[in-house]
Amino acid sequence: MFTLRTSLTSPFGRKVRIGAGVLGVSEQITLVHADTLDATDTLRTQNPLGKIPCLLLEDGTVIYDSWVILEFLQEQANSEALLPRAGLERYRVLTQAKLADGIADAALLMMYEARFREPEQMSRRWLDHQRGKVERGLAVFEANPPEDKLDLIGISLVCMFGYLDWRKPVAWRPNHPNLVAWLERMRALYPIINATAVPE
Ligand SMILES: N[C@@H](CCC(=O)N[C@@H](CS)C(=O)NCC(=O)O)C(=O)O
Repeated sequence: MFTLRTSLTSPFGRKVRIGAGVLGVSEQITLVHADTLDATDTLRTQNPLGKIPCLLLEDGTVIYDSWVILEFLQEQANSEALLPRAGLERYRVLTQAKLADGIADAALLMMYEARFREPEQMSRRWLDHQRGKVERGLAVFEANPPEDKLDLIGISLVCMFGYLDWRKPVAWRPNHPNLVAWLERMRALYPIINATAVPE
């Protein structure tokens, strides 16, 4: 059994929740809420970076970063459903998934600018810098939409779009019709996407 420290709104925690579902290991994972802003939360002793998601094993081992956790769960499940074990395809999937995660990272930094700074301290230049990453990344996926597949690329994209729709750091839907259509098809194909959405 594993314990997953996360919140139900974290796009990176959602990656792990969806990945566990795809791999068929969800029942082995107990979710324990973590608050990244609470200095007394044990999260900071489990992951010195104070970031979620963070996976606790029964023997005391701690695994963090959604990426590392998903690799671990895939190995436990003896599967290649998320990511091929070797070969050029592995690196194609890794690179595309990193791009999706990088968009989510940039969107998060845009939101943190507002969360951690007073309005008069906010840097327009920093926000534009992060927005550029989001827009360039989305343009790449819009030009070449991914397969209708819940592998590491699909999972990372679904969670990134979920975050953009929830926090709205940019209005991505009007200019990305291919991606909007892709997300709709994925929602219809994979019930776990709606089941792990940010609670209303
Ligand atoms: N690369 C990390 C990113 C994790 C991350 O940024 N998580 C956010 C929540 S969505 C967090 O914990 N933020 C708190 C902080 O940065 O202090 C992963 O994939 O797990």
